Amino acid sequence: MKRIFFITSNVGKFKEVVDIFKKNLPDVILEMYPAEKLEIQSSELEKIALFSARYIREKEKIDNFFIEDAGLFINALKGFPGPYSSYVYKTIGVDGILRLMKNVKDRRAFFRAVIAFCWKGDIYLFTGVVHGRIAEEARGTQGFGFDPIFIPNGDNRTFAEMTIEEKNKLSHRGKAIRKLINFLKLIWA
Ligand code: ITT
Repeated sequence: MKRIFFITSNVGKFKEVVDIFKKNLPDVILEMYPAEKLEIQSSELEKIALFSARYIREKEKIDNFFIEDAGLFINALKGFPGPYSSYVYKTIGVDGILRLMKNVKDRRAFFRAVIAFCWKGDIYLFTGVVHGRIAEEARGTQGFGFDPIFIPNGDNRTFAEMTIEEKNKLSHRGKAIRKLINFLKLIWA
């Protein structure tokens, strides 16, 4: 039985990732490990993820884990909140973003996720992106964070109106995690 840690304090993220792991790598035990994730300030998710991964490896003395950094990038706001999504969600929240987007015609936005996977002394990065638009009002009760206001391209529902399975098929996280899983299948074959 292989064991791997997902360092996160976000239960919503963990549930989504577990769902994909269970379907694709049923023999792997995935454990939620809420260690402190010291984050540097940077405009690049890759840099933030790499720094956090190195910090955790050093501090926790573990070498079989991954972390994931994600953000919502809104075109009309020049990419805001991007890497600051977690802080912006906790402060102005979904309503604050809707207020900033009031009467804004260009509603294009994307979510991006970067996974840093630490394994036997090396760190591997996997990314995923989903393009869509910011809804006019919050809709739906599933998911977490900005899900109630994000409508992925090709759909009319927000992520919060989808099941975990439906969101995972389209989402930034789903795409990045499937890349990680393909890699795990290769190195563990
Ligand atoms: P950990 O760092 O502990 O994993 P976090 O919530 O702080 O949890 P991030 O630093 O990656 O995670 O912050 C990303 C924020 O962006 C997150 O708090 C949400 O508000 C938002 N976000 C990221 N992915 C999202 C998704 O799939 N759906 C909705 N909002 C999302």
